[in-house]
Amino acid sequence: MMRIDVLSLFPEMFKAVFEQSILKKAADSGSVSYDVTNFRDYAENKHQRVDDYLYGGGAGMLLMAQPIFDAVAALRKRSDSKPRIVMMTPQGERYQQRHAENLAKEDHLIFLCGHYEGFDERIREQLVTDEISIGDYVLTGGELASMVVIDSVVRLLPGVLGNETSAHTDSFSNGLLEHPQYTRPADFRGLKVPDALISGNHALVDEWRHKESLRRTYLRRPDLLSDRDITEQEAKWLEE
Ligand code: 6GU
Repeated sequence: MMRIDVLSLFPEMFKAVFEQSILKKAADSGSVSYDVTNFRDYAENKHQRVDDYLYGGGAGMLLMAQPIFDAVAALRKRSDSKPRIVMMTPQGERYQQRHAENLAKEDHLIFLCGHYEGFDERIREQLVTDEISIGDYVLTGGELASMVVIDSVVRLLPGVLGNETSAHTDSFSNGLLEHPQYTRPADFRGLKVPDALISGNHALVDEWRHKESLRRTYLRRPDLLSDRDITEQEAKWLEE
């Protein structure tokens, strides 16, 4: 069972994701447990402030160390294993499928989500094991970003996806984009399903899918092909 803790000032946002569909099923079946903590509850000052002005001046506020240090300490006490502590910020390492595969091996993850404001650097220095950005654009907070990461990790946990193979055959697990797919009917208003797919010949189907995956990747995401060896057969397909 993987344990996922989230520290956020907006815990309600997580209901949208943890209480629906696959992520809910994963918790119901015991593959994962989620716990969202409002770190404002750990603020020691009497107005429960969690942020303060920048030393040296400048616009904006920063999340201060004390509430987050104490909230993390409380979560550690409740855990038998050494957690990865993941800070969500636009300055982090750009998130990729390989990071999801790596996080999915852990027993305990703690996500730190700031909203609008940055973090005091001592949080980063003393607590954080991983700092993640989900892409080159700016969100109002780390909450949505952490949900993206959590979704991508939980779907990889053993037993979470009904079809065990689907996590391994989808885009990125083989380094290529997914090939086009079709369902019934074979002829929709004159729009036909490719012959290879209705041939009943498994080898022909596999070859068609591989070829179309490669083609689509070449046209849409050539960057994905630059760190992958192209076989002689694949090179021929790309010339067709
Ligand atoms: Cl992790 N946080 C915020 N606030 N914006 C982002 C992000 C994270 N990743 C991309 N943009």
